[in-house]
Amino acid sequence: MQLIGMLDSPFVRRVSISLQLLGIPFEHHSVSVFSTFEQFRQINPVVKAPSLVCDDGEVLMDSSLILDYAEALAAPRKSLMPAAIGERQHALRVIGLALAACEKTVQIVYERNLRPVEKQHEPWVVRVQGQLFAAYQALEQELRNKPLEAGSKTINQAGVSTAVAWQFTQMMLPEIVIAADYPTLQAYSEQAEHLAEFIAAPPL
Ligand SMILES: N[C@@H](CCC(=O)N[C@@H](CS)C(=O)NCC(=O)O)C(=O)O
Repeated sequence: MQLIGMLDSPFVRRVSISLQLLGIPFEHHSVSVFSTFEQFRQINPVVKAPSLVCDDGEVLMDSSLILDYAEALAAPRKSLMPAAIGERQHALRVIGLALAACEKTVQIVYERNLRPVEKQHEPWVVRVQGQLFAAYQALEQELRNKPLEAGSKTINQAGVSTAVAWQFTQMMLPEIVIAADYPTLQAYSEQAEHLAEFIAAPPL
């Protein structure tokens, strides 16, 4: 199977790291939704990263749906999702916050980079920044209340998504989301980024 998309996308990166942790072999093709739009369109006309070309040629998109498929492939051998309902509920809460943080970061980056300065809409940016802060404040609190595991045998999808989201926002918007204000997230990210699976999916 082939994973299509650049690793500077947190959605592509969470899939790459998760496939490795699940022990699912894949080829990675760094095709950009911007600089190589045409090439991407040949693979998936919708041009969404990540896209996953399955072994029979069918193309999946959306990181969470791709991970749902990956989980099914890896079962019952491995899983990054807790089986117990209470832990699963909590993992889904944390993953939701991490994905919202990624989405809000992307929205600010697109507003800055894709719109001409005179067309940028400040009230929209302020709204999105407020949502971004809310997501990271809640994530920081969740990690303080219930620390996430960061070992290659113990990390789960909540941990992967949280660490990937934090690294992405720190790479794109360090002047907006100040690392020192989120010490638990910063420390967790530093631990996770040392894992072989994270190192093998460099975001740059
Ligand atoms: N919810 C999607 C979000 C994916 C997403 O927005 N990817 C961006 C790259 S970071 C993309 O495809 N952008 C091009 C576009 O939306 O036109 C997921 O989890 O995969």
